[in-house]
Amino acid sequence: MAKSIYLINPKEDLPGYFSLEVCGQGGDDNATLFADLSTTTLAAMVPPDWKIGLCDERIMPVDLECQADVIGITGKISQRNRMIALADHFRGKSRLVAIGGSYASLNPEDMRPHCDILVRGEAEDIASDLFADIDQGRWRAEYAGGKVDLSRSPLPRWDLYPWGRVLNGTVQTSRGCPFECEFCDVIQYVGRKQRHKPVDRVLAELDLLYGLGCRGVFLADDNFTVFRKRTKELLTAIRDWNRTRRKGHVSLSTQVSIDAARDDELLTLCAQAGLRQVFIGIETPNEESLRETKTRQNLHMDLEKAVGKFLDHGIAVTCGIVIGFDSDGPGIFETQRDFIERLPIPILSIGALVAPSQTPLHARLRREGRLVESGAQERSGALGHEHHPQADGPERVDRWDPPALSRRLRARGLRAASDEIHICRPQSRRGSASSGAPGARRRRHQDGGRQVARDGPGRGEALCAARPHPSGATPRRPADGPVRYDALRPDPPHV
Ligand code: B12
Ligand code: SF4
Repeated sequence: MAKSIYLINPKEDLPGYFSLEVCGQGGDDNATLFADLSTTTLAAMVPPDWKIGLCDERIMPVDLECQADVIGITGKISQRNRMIALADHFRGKSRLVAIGGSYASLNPEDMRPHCDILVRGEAEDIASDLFADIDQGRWRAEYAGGKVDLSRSPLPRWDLYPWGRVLNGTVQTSRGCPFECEFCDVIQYVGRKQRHKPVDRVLAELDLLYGLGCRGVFLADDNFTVFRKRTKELLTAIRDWNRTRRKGHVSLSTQVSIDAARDDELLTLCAQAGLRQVFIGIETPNEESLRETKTRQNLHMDLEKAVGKFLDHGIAVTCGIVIGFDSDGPGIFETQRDFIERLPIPILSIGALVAPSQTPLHARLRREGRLVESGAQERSGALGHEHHPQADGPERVDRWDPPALSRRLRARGLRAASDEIHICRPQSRRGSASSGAPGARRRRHQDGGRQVARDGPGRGEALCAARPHPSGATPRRPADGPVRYDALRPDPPHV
């Protein structure tokens, strides 16, 4: 008999900005900023005769009674505890549990006790063996994937995705990044040699999402602009594709490095293609810290002017700021505050430096005997910290202790929103990110008497969540109760 699999993207361990659980706190249902690409991509590798159920727990409850033959769990570091809880639950019910994704790949020893099958790395080249082995009841405890040719990555099964409360569809055009920031594990996960999906494949994925009603798409790349020649070629194709859409244009967002600001042609093409928002790891204005951590691409640049260049092209910027490098002295809070005040953007996320286990930073701190086994790594991106800052002492440690750091940031006018901290101010001195973005819209809502600004995906019409599913199916919402595995539609043919 054909097998069945239930693929789960667990919710984050802490209420997250990305999963918009902050909305839930105001009484709304949770929503997610970006549709999950991991479960939908894996679903496309499942043999055609298998039954597939798919759950994005950020927007719908997991069916804890699911009777599928295999439970597949994915997740990032921020979902670690929930991955384990779900895996243990389903193993307790004698389900075969497979775990994969970035956290399991980078921390296999942590996940191994919780699953029957551990899948490390990219699945495209090993999926057929994995599923054939399960079919025949002779699966191995571990499978390891290599760095795949992205032309072989299948079109994601967006037809299975619960589109109810999602702001943006997701397309990955490349994997890998040539830079070597010391605190980052992208290289260990997907490599330093960036691999690219063929242009026509990217357009096919955009077509698919467009057909499902998406008018906002997140390009899930590590560094979208770093190979400028290739990016320009892709942007030209996306621009031409976008211009010919008859039912509204698509707004794009992605992650880039600040060096893109050096290339006006690149930024012009970004804007023409529909790129409305980018996330940039600015990290710190402290050049010593940038050098120390090998974030060389941020050096020798006027960071404020560089950010301004994106805005000049109508591209909103969200920045990541990090505090806690060895070269950061006690004055870093004031330095960062002054820098942030000068930046012409309304939203930043601020985090304490953490050292996930596979990063060069982790290796260095271990060598130096400075790791604190506090478990804070599990909260990467939250205000976790897991090492003793240099020139340590009790007082100094207290300054960097997560609650203490949070208090200090708050005291300086920075406000915590869920597990990250977002700067909320109505208008920057040099104009807001959205003011330069044609059609860009900033939604505001009152939160405890303070005004909170959030960048929208670009245009009002870009909300997938607001649209009925083109198939006429009712979006599955948490309010509908758990989606039962056996209630899922039979699989349509692979798209
Ligand atoms: C896009 C992205 C995001 C998007 C997510 C959009 C979304 N749809 O959810 C955003 C910007 C929101 C984001 C946020 C965060 N991210 Co992020 N993100 C990425 C990025 C660039 C691509 C992820 C992706 O969509 N890949 C496409 C899918 C198809 O690939 P995949 O998940 O790698 O899965 C493959 C295999 O692992 C396997 N597989 C996956 N799951 C399973 C399960 C089973 C059972 C099997 C068999 C196989 C399998 O099959 C897939 C195909 O090969 C990666 C870097 C990268 N290149 O992978 C970082 C990355 C995953 N993110 C990371 C981090 C740290 C975060 C944050 C915690 C950052 C923060 N400080 O807040 C948050 C967490 C948010 C959350 N909800 O959990 C880290 C994770 C490191 C770790 N140890 O887990 C990565 C690796 C980058 C990095 N080093 O910083 N991220
Ligand atoms: S630029 Fe971004 S993806 Fe590349 S190494 Fe640095 S932090 Fe990682």
